[in-house]
Amino acid sequence: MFMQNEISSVIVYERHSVTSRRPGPVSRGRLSDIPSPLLPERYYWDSKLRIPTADYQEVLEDDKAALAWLLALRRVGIVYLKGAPAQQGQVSRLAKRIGYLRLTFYGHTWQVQDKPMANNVAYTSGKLSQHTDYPALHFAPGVQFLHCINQAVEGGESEVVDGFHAAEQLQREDPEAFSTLSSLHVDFTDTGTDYCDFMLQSKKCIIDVDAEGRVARINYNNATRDSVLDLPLHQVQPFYRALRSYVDVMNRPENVVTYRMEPGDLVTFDNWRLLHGRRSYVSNPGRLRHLEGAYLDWDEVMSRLRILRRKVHGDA
Ligand SMILES: O=C(O)CCC(=O)C(=O)O
Ligand SMILES: [Fe+2]
Repeated sequence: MFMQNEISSVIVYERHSVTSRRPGPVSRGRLSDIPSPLLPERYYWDSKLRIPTADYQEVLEDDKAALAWLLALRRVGIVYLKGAPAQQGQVSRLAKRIGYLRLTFYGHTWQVQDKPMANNVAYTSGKLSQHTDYPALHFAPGVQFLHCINQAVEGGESEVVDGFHAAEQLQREDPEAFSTLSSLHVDFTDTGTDYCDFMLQSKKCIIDVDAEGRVARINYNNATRDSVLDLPLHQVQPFYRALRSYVDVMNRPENVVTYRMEPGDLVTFDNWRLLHGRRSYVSNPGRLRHLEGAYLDWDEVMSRLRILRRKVHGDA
């Protein structure tokens, strides 16, 4: 079928542009070859990635298509869906295909538009530098959906980076910076009113590593990094130096994938792994750029992935 083939062919034929953490039979196989109950291996990628793409309607209607989507989301960290109606409500429909979405202070879903008295930089026409969403929450949303309802006439392109790949590069090239960013806790803050009023504070490492020392989550949004840096004096300069070093790696042109969303396109990505940004755009009040967004968590996504795998392949 068009969609699965397209997803699996990206994964099979794009091996030259992605680097698997543990190359082996799984990384060379088709999606259907992934041994159960192992999690799909993660592929690290760079600017040469061709983003796996699927058909929105097929993902809603066909279990094999939905399974291929979620496997690629887990493995590559980003999947593009095409052919959604260019009207609000599609991110909620897609979230129901999995289970339910994650409510935050920005609402069940949120409208990314150039708004008067914006309570978030995303709600302006300005550039958004590479970030993960919501590090001001100690448990940041795992998955993000963005659906394009209207695109700007000029500007507004999207940019994504594999934050795990960039962190691995940092660890290799500047181990001191990696160790600083994975051990020092910095403050994030977000205050305002949207779904209701909020005043969030969190302390996070920019790079979270798991018990084995592997990169597990990126927490970085300079727009919500607190102006108070609650660190002992001797750690202030090492922290800024380390952050500069990671930001320089993530912004290397060879790490950045750029794409332009058109009405009806919907991008789904791993918000614990990818950094994303937006180029500034020319705001046209008569035809506002408009994206609708929603969050989910990985537990719900992986739950649906397991159920679909059992349905499609008859195993757990
Ligand atoms: O406007 C965009 O393309 C992205 C918006 C964004 O990153 C956000 O709302 O967090
Ligand atoms: Fe964002």
